[in-house]
Amino acid sequence: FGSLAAKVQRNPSFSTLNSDDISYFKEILGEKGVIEDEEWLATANTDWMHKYKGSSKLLLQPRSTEEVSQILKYCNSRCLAVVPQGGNTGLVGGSVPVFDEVIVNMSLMNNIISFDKVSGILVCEGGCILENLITFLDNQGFIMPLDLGAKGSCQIGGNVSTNAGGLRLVRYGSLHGNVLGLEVVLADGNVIDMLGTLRKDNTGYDLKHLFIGSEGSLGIVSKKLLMEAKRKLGEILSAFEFLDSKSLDLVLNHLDGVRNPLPPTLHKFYILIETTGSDEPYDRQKLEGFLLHAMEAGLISDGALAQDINQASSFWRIREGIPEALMKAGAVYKYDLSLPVEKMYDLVEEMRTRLSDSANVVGYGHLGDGNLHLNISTAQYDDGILTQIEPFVYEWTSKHRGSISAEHGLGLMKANEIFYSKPTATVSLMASIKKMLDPKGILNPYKVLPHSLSS
Ligand code: FAD
Ligand code: 2HG
Ligand code: ZN
Repeated sequence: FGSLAAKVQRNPSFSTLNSDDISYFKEILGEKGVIEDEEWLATANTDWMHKYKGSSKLLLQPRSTEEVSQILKYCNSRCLAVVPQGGNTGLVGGSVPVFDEVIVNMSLMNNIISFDKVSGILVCEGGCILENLITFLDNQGFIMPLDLGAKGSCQIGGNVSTNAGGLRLVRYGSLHGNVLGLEVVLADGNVIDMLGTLRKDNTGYDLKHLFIGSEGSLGIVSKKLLMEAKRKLGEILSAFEFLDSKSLDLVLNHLDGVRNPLPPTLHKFYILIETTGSDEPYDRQKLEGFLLHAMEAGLISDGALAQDINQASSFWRIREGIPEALMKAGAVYKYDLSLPVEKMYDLVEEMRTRLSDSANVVGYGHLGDGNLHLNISTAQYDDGILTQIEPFVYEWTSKHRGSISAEHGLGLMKANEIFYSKPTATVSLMASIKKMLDPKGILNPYKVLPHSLSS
């Protein structure tokens, strides 16, 4: 064994295990979750290459986030060092103890919690074996955006903690892009819920990125994580935008030279789809096939296909011109929300009912991302109207586990509203990080973090 222990001194401030510790762990995990068996420990103390070897006397197997939290809370208070362990396939000696650290093994937390075929979002526990996730998704017609040679043993929590690259990165990008949310237990046992079934969420620091690739040094990836699976046939889709008829009217009425490419029948919604592939005739054929299929299935009632780049940009002008048309129409209250797609337009309609004739309420946005741009256009700004809109719009979003900022950020406008989308513990952590990096708070004060925490 090429143990590195010889080169490292054990930190004397760490405690050593005693019988009270073992009794406590048995109390919270039951006998089965507390492993002192020598053979088992020999395996868990040794890495995949048989290069690193520790001498831990205890392996714990939590079955829930709550148990992980209790373990860490206790270890933190007793100053007992811990090594989180997934499939133990890591190649840098990170997953085994160096000395007598307690091994927290995640194998029993291996449940797939949910999979949403519309959004492609998978929620699962940190101990799920990668290959099981790959097979599960394959059976549903989806692709896991991560694959690697160790798939039969490595766990998704380990993959996230190492920010594993693997074989599909060139096509699907890194886990920083594919992991939409995480639940993590911090060293002191606090559970940080950074979950949310949203593709877009710009409410402050994206703390999950701190944990992706943190190699178990900042927290244990626990109960769930969200992974964006890719549709097998979606490879050429590059934009999936929508606008309602009121958005189209605004553009046609306020912008010069914009023409409706469809006959002027009133449709409630319009979708703008763009594909970008590497094989023109194949891509066109695919899009035409899609259009035909969608019309036959009654999903759409009419459609137009841009014949050249000029036509394509005139279609885009309609969608991209909406904010400009709104500016020209008068005052505008803007809300940039991530919401479950099937609920998204209910908010627009409820808002119309609330405001009746006092405002023009329009809905448009990035449907493919679950991102609604709710814009409320009025003749001039009016506090009476604002109180009709807020906090209703934020409460509604929060109730549906949406984000109050999908892509525009919080700025000054929503700094105090962050709690509608982020739990208090997460916001406090953000404030601590801000304090650490900018102790005097001189950078862009009053923005992003709630005023109560940023002074
Ligand atoms: P472990 O080895 O158990 O742990 C790795 C690190 O993550 C440790 O620091 C550990 O403390 C921490 N950790 C584990 N689980 C958690 C958790 N739930 N919460 C917090 N921290 C945790 N890597 C690549 O990037 N690309 C490859 O293509 C690739 N191919 C491989 C092929 C083979 C045959 C092998 C053996 C390894 C390969 N690896 C590759 C390396 C390894 O498989 C990855 O790093 C993998 O992501 C580790 O997952 P694991 O569950 O085995 O984690
Ligand atoms: C867009 O998608 C922009 O057009 C602006 O994000 C949205 O103004 C808006 O609300
Ligand atoms: Zn937008």
